[in-house]
Amino acid sequence: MRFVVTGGAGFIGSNTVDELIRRGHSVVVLDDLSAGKEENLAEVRSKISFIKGSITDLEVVRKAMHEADYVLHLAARTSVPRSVKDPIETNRVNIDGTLNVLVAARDAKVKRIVFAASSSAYGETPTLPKLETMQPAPISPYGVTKYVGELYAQVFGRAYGLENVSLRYFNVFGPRQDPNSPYSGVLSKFCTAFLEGTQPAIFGDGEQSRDFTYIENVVQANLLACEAPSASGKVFNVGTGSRFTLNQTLAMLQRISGVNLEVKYEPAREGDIRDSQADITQGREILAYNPTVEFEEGLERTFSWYRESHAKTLAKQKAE
Ligand code: UD2
Repeated sequence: MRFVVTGGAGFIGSNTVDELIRRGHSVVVLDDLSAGKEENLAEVRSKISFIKGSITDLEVVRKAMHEADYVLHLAARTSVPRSVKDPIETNRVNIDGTLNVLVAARDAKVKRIVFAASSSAYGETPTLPKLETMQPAPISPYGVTKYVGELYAQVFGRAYGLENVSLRYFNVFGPRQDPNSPYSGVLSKFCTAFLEGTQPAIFGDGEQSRDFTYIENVVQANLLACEAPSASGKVFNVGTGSRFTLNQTLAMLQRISGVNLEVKYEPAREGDIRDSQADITQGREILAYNPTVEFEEGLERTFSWYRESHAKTLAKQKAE
Protein backbone atom coordinates (compact mmCIF):
# COMPACT_ATOMS: atom_id res chain seq x y z
CA MET A 1 0.00 0.00 0.00
CA ARG A 2 1.07 3.57 -0.63
CA PHE A 3 0.96 5.92 2.37
CA VAL A 4 1.39 9.67 2.38
CA VAL A 5 2.62 10.98 5.72
CA THR A 6 2.39 14.75 6.12
CA GLY A 7 4.84 15.88 8.78
CA GLY A 8 6.68 12.62 8.16
CA ALA A 9 10.06 14.07 9.17
CA GLY A 10 8.77 15.09 12.59
CA PHE A 11 8.73 13.22 15.87
CA ILE A 12 5.47 11.28 15.49
CA GLY A 13 5.72 11.20 11.69
CA SER A 14 9.19 9.68 11.41
CA ASN A 15 8.45 7.01 14.00
CA THR A 16 5.31 6.14 12.02
CA VAL A 17 7.25 6.06 8.74
CA ASP A 18 9.81 3.65 10.24
CA GLU A 19 7.02 1.21 11.11
CA LEU A 20 5.36 1.53 7.68
CA ILE A 21 8.68 0.70 6.02
CA ARG A 22 9.23 -2.23 8.39
CA ARG A 23 5.87 -3.56 7.20
CA GLY A 24 6.89 -3.24 3.57
CA HIS A 25 4.68 -0.31 2.53
CA SER A 26 5.57 2.41 0.09
CA VAL A 27 5.80 5.85 1.75
CA VAL A 28 5.74 9.44 0.56
CA VAL A 29 6.76 12.02 3.15
CA LEU A 30 5.61 15.61 2.77
CA ASP A 31 7.36 17.91 5.22
CA ASP A 32 8.55 21.51 5.08
CA LEU A 33 11.21 20.81 7.73
CA SER A 34 9.94 23.68 9.86
CA ALA A 35 9.90 21.35 12.86
CA GLY A 36 10.86 18.01 11.30
CA LYS A 37 14.42 17.04 10.46
CA GLU A 38 15.81 14.97 7.62
CA GLU A 39 18.04 13.14 10.10
CA ASN A 40 14.89 11.63 11.64
CA LEU A 41 14.48 9.74 8.35
CA ALA A 42 18.14 8.73 8.04
CA GLU A 43 17.48 5.00 8.44
CA VAL A 44 14.75 4.88 5.77
CA ARG A 45 15.84 7.67 3.44
CA SER A 46 16.66 5.39 0.50
CA LYS A 47 13.31 3.58 0.79
CA ILE A 48 10.93 6.55 0.79
CA SER A 49 10.00 9.47 -1.45
CA PHE A 50 10.62 12.75 0.31
CA ILE A 51 8.95 15.96 -0.81
CA LYS A 52 10.02 19.16 0.88
CA GLY A 53 6.96 21.33 0.95
CA SER A 54 4.23 22.79 3.09
CA ILE A 55 0.64 21.66 3.49
CA THR A 56 -0.26 25.30 2.93
CA ASP A 57 0.72 24.84 -0.74
CA LEU A 58 -2.16 22.97 -2.40
CA GLU A 59 -0.21 22.09 -5.54
CA VAL A 60 2.57 20.37 -3.63
CA VAL A 61 0.01 18.49 -1.53
CA ARG A 62 -1.69 17.27 -4.70
CA LYS A 63 1.66 16.06 -6.02
CA ALA A 64 2.36 14.10 -2.83
CA MET A 65 -1.07 12.48 -2.98
CA HIS A 66 -0.59 10.96 -6.45
CA GLU A 67 -1.74 7.29 -6.38
CA ALA A 68 -1.91 7.24 -2.57
CA ASP A 69 -3.99 4.66 -0.74
CA TYR A 70 -3.86 6.16 2.77
CA VAL A 71 -2.99 9.55 4.18
CA LEU A 72 -1.67 10.09 7.69
CA HIS A 73 -2.03 13.82 8.20
CA LEU A 74 0.38 14.67 11.01
CA ALA A 75 1.82 17.98 9.82
CA ALA A 76 0.88 20.83 12.14
CA ARG A 77 2.05 23.88 13.99
CA THR A 78 2.11 22.36 17.49
CA SER A 79 2.18 23.98 20.91
CA VAL A 80 -0.47 25.66 22.99
CA PRO A 81 1.66 28.70 24.02
CA ARG A 82 2.84 29.30 20.44
CA SER A 83 -0.79 29.42 19.34
CA VAL A 84 -1.58 31.92 22.09
CA LYS A 85 1.29 34.07 20.85
CA ASP A 86 0.50 33.74 17.13
CA PRO A 87 -3.01 32.41 16.49
CA ILE A 88 -3.00 33.47 12.83
CA GLU A 89 0.02 31.31 11.99
CA THR A 90 -1.38 28.31 13.90
CA ASN A 91 -4.68 28.75 12.07
CA ARG A 92 -2.99 29.06 8.68
CA VAL A 93 -1.10 25.80 9.04
CA ASN A 94 -3.53 23.73 11.09
CA ILE A 95 -6.82 24.77 9.49
CA ASP A 96 -5.99 26.09 6.00
CA GLY A 97 -3.30 23.40 5.61
CA THR A 98 -5.65 20.63 6.77
CA LEU A 99 -8.29 21.81 4.31
CA ASN A 100 -5.73 21.52 1.49
CA VAL A 101 -4.84 17.98 2.60
CA LEU A 102 -8.53 17.00 2.66
CA VAL A 103 -9.23 18.49 -0.77
CA ALA A 104 -6.20 16.75 -2.29
CA ALA A 105 -7.07 13.44 -0.57
CA ARG A 106 -10.64 13.66 -1.87
CA ASP A 107 -9.50 14.39 -5.41
CA ALA A 108 -6.89 11.60 -5.32
CA LYS A 109 -9.67 9.23 -4.14
CA VAL A 110 -7.62 7.81 -1.28
CA LYS A 111 -9.08 4.98 0.78
CA ARG A 112 -8.90 6.89 4.08
CA ILE A 113 -7.31 9.83 5.84
CA VAL A 114 -6.20 9.68 9.47
CA PHE A 115 -5.97 13.06 11.15
CA ALA A 116 -3.74 13.88 14.13
CA ALA A 117 -6.22 15.55 16.48
CA SER A 118 -5.47 16.50 20.06
CA SER A 119 -6.61 16.03 23.64
CA SER A 120 -6.57 19.83 23.80
CA ALA A 121 -10.03 19.74 22.19
CA TYR A 122 -11.48 18.83 25.61
CA GLY A 123 -10.23 22.02 27.26
CA GLU A 124 -11.36 22.51 30.81
CA THR A 125 -14.27 20.06 30.80
CA PRO A 126 -14.09 18.98 34.46
CA THR A 127 -14.78 15.27 34.14
CA LEU A 128 -11.94 12.74 34.04
CA PRO A 129 -11.20 10.57 32.18
CA LYS A 130 -12.15 12.27 28.92
CA LEU A 131 -14.68 10.47 26.75
CA GLU A 132 -15.10 11.12 23.05
CA THR A 133 -18.80 11.82 23.62
CA MET A 134 -18.06 14.91 25.77
CA GLN A 135 -18.72 18.31 24.24
CA PRO A 136 -15.34 19.75 23.16
CA ALA A 137 -14.47 23.06 24.82
CA PRO A 138 -10.95 24.08 23.75
CA ILE A 139 -9.30 26.89 25.72
CA SER A 140 -6.42 27.74 23.35
CA PRO A 141 -6.23 28.67 19.66
CA TYR A 142 -4.26 25.44 19.13
CA GLY A 143 -7.11 23.40 20.65
CA VAL A 144 -9.61 25.18 18.39
CA THR A 145 -7.58 24.40 15.26
CA LYS A 146 -7.29 20.72 16.14
CA TYR A 147 -11.01 20.47 16.83
CA VAL A 148 -11.84 22.23 13.55
CA GLY A 149 -9.63 19.70 11.74
CA GLU A 150 -11.80 16.89 13.09
CA LEU A 151 -14.98 18.66 12.01
CA TYR A 152 -13.60 19.24 8.53
CA ALA A 153 -12.52 15.59 8.23
CA GLN A 154 -16.02 14.45 9.21
CA VAL A 155 -17.68 16.86 6.81
CA PHE A 156 -15.49 15.54 3.99
CA GLY A 157 -16.85 12.11 4.89
CA ARG A 158 -20.44 13.28 4.69
CA ALA A 159 -20.16 15.61 1.72
CA TYR A 160 -17.71 13.69 -0.48
CA GLY A 161 -17.56 10.15 0.94
CA LEU A 162 -13.92 10.54 2.07
CA GLU A 163 -13.24 7.97 4.81
CA ASN A 164 -11.71 9.67 7.83
CA VAL A 165 -10.57 8.95 11.37
CA SER A 166 -9.42 11.52 13.91
CA LEU A 167 -7.08 10.48 16.69
CA ARG A 168 -6.95 12.70 19.75
CA TYR A 169 -3.39 12.20 20.89
CA PHE A 170 -2.70 12.69 24.58
CA ASN A 171 0.74 14.23 25.25
CA VAL A 172 2.94 12.01 23.15
CA PHE A 173 6.59 11.58 24.17
CA GLY A 174 9.57 9.44 23.21
CA PRO A 175 12.69 9.27 21.03
CA ARG A 176 13.16 12.09 18.46
CA GLN A 177 10.94 14.60 20.23
CA ASP A 178 12.90 17.82 19.77
CA PRO A 179 13.87 19.36 23.13
CA ASN A 180 15.39 22.52 21.71
CA SER A 181 12.48 24.87 21.16
CA PRO A 182 10.73 26.93 23.85
CA TYR A 183 7.61 25.11 22.66
CA SER A 184 8.97 21.57 23.06
CA GLY A 185 7.04 18.88 24.92
CA VAL A 186 7.73 18.98 28.62
CA LEU A 187 9.32 15.52 28.97
CA SER A 188 11.86 16.19 26.20
CA LYS A 189 12.88 19.31 28.10
CA PHE A 190 13.02 17.55 31.45
CA CYS A 191 15.15 14.65 30.08
CA THR A 192 17.60 17.13 28.56
CA ALA A 193 17.80 19.13 31.80
CA PHE A 194 18.79 15.96 33.69
CA LEU A 195 21.48 15.17 31.13
CA GLU A 196 22.89 18.67 30.99
CA GLY A 197 22.51 19.37 34.69
CA THR A 198 20.41 22.48 34.02
CA GLN A 199 17.42 23.48 36.13
CA PRO A 200 14.05 22.22 34.84
CA ALA A 201 11.26 24.83 34.88
CA ILE A 202 7.76 23.97 36.00
CA PHE A 203 5.03 26.34 34.90
CA GLY A 204 2.57 26.44 37.80
CA ASP A 205 2.72 24.25 40.90
CA GLY A 206 3.61 21.02 39.07
CA GLU A 207 0.40 19.34 40.19
CA GLN A 208 -1.13 19.56 36.70
CA SER A 209 -1.40 16.08 35.23
CA ARG A 210 -1.20 14.52 31.78
CA ASP A 211 -1.86 11.14 30.20
CA PHE A 212 1.68 10.94 28.81
CA THR A 213 1.60 8.48 25.91
CA TYR A 214 4.69 6.72 24.65
CA ILE A 215 5.27 7.05 20.90
CA GLU A 216 5.10 3.31 20.19
CA ASN A 217 1.47 3.27 21.34
CA VAL A 218 0.65 6.17 19.03
CA VAL A 219 2.29 4.52 16.03
CA GLN A 220 0.19 1.43 16.72
CA ALA A 221 -3.00 3.55 16.80
CA ASN A 222 -2.06 5.36 13.58
CA LEU A 223 -1.73 2.14 11.63
CA LEU A 224 -4.83 0.53 13.09
CA ALA A 225 -6.86 3.65 12.28
CA CYS A 226 -6.05 3.34 8.58
CA GLU A 227 -7.76 0.02 8.14
CA ALA A 228 -10.10 -0.68 11.05
CA PRO A 229 -13.60 -1.40 9.73
CA SER A 230 -16.41 0.79 11.17
CA ALA A 231 -13.96 3.48 12.28
CA SER A 232 -14.64 6.04 9.56
CA GLY A 233 -16.18 9.31 10.68
CA LYS A 234 -15.19 8.69 14.27
CA VAL A 235 -12.89 10.32 16.79
CA PHE A 236 -10.74 8.26 19.14
CA ASN A 237 -8.68 9.09 22.20
CA VAL A 238 -5.13 7.83 21.93
CA GLY A 239 -3.71 7.76 25.43
CA THR A 240 -3.04 5.16 28.07
CA GLY A 241 -5.88 5.78 30.53
CA SER A 242 -3.58 6.92 33.35
CA ARG A 243 -2.13 10.29 34.33
CA PHE A 244 0.90 11.63 36.15
CA THR A 245 1.66 15.06 37.56
CA LEU A 246 4.76 16.97 36.50
CA ASN A 247 6.11 16.66 40.04
CA GLN A 248 5.75 12.88 39.78
CA THR A 249 7.54 12.77 36.43
CA LEU A 250 10.45 14.74 37.90
CA ALA A 251 10.69 12.32 40.82
CA MET A 252 10.80 9.41 38.36
CA LEU A 253 13.50 11.08 36.29
CA GLN A 254 15.58 11.61 39.44
CA ARG A 255 15.36 7.89 40.07
CA ILE A 256 16.06 6.91 36.45
CA SER A 257 19.01 9.31 36.03
CA GLY A 258 20.40 9.06 39.54
CA VAL A 259 20.67 12.86 39.50
CA ASN A 260 19.04 15.25 41.95
CA LEU A 261 18.12 18.59 40.42
CA GLU A 262 16.54 21.61 41.96
CA VAL A 263 13.41 22.72 40.11
CA LYS A 264 12.37 26.31 39.31
CA TYR A 265 8.67 27.07 39.66
CA GLU A 266 7.45 29.75 37.25
CA PRO A 267 4.00 31.25 36.55
CA ALA A 268 1.47 28.95 34.87
CA ARG A 269 1.12 29.19 31.09
CA GLU A 270 -1.71 30.92 29.28
CA GLY A 271 -4.17 28.39 27.78
CA ASP A 272 -2.81 25.53 29.91
CA ILE A 273 -5.13 22.71 30.87
CA ARG A 274 -5.01 21.45 34.46
CA ASP A 275 -5.67 17.73 34.12
CA SER A 276 -5.89 15.37 31.19
CA GLN A 277 -6.57 11.65 31.05
CA ALA A 278 -8.05 9.54 28.28
CA ASP A 279 -10.77 6.95 28.37
CA ILE A 280 -9.60 4.54 25.66
CA THR A 281 -12.52 2.11 25.66
CA GLN A 282 -13.76 3.17 22.21
CA GLY A 283 -10.30 2.79 20.66
CA ARG A 284 -9.89 -0.64 22.25
CA GLU A 285 -13.26 -1.77 20.89
CA ILE A 286 -13.25 -0.35 17.38
CA LEU A 287 -9.56 0.00 16.50
CA ALA A 288 -8.29 -2.91 18.64
CA TYR A 289 -5.89 -0.31 20.10
CA ASN A 290 -3.98 -1.73 23.04
CA PRO A 291 -1.20 0.44 24.47
CA THR A 292 1.67 -1.86 25.28
CA VAL A 293 4.22 0.54 26.77
CA GLU A 294 3.30 2.04 30.12
CA PHE A 295 4.42 5.47 31.22
CA GLU A 296 7.38 4.57 33.41
CA GLU A 297 8.84 2.12 30.92
CA GLY A 298 8.39 4.69 28.15
CA LEU A 299 10.16 7.29 30.27
CA GLU A 300 13.09 4.93 30.88
CA ARG A 301 13.40 4.21 27.15
CA THR A 302 13.12 7.88 26.30
CA PHE A 303 15.75 8.92 28.82
CA SER A 304 18.16 6.27 27.45
CA TRP A 305 17.61 7.61 23.95
CA TYR A 306 18.37 11.21 24.99
CA ARG A 307 21.40 9.97 26.95
CA GLU A 308 22.77 8.25 23.81
CA SER A 309 22.12 11.19 21.53
CA HIS A 310 23.65 13.56 24.12
CA ALA A 311 26.78 11.36 24.27
CA LYS A 312 26.99 11.35 20.46
CA THR A 313 26.76 15.15 20.34
CA LEU A 314 29.52 15.49 22.95
CA ALA A 315 31.78 13.06 21.05
CA LYS A 316 31.19 15.00 17.83
CA GLN A 317 32.01 18.31 19.51
CA LYS A 318 35.23 16.82 20.91
CA ALA A 319 36.28 15.51 17.49
CA GLU A 320 35.80 18.92 15.85
C1 UD2 B 1 -0.94 19.93 24.34
C2 UD2 B 1 -1.92 18.75 24.23
C3 UD2 B 1 -1.20 17.55 23.58
C4 UD2 B 1 -0.57 17.94 22.23
C5 UD2 B 1 0.38 19.12 22.48
C6 UD2 B 1 1.06 19.62 21.20
C7 UD2 B 1 -3.33 19.00 26.22
C8 UD2 B 1 -3.75 18.43 27.53
N1 UD2 B 1 -2.38 18.35 25.56
O1 UD2 B 1 0.09 19.55 25.22
O2 UD2 B 1 -2.13 16.50 23.38
O3 UD2 B 1 -1.55 18.24 21.28
O4 UD2 B 1 -0.37 20.22 23.07
O5 UD2 B 1 1.89 20.70 21.47
O6 UD2 B 1 -3.87 19.99 25.76
N2 UD2 B 1 5.58 22.65 31.19
C9 UD2 B 1 6.46 22.91 32.22
N3 UD2 B 1 7.77 23.16 31.91
C10 UD2 B 1 8.23 23.15 30.63
C11 UD2 B 1 7.32 22.88 29.57
C12 UD2 B 1 6.00 22.62 29.89
O7 UD2 B 1 6.07 22.94 33.40
O8 UD2 B 1 9.43 23.39 30.44
C13 UD2 B 1 4.17 22.31 31.52
C14 UD2 B 1 3.10 23.03 30.71
O9 UD2 B 1 2.78 24.29 31.29
C15 UD2 B 1 1.95 22.02 30.80
C16 UD2 B 1 2.66 20.66 30.84
O10 UD2 B 1 4.00 20.94 31.21
O11 UD2 B 1 1.23 22.19 32.01
C17 UD2 B 1 2.68 19.96 29.49
O12 UD2 B 1 3.12 20.90 28.50
P1 UD2 B 1 3.49 20.45 27.01
O13 UD2 B 1 3.88 21.68 26.26
O14 UD2 B 1 4.41 19.32 27.05
O15 UD2 B 1 2.12 19.87 26.46
P2 UD2 B 1 0.57 20.37 26.51
O16 UD2 B 1 -0.09 19.78 27.70
O17 UD2 B 1 0.46 21.83 26.27
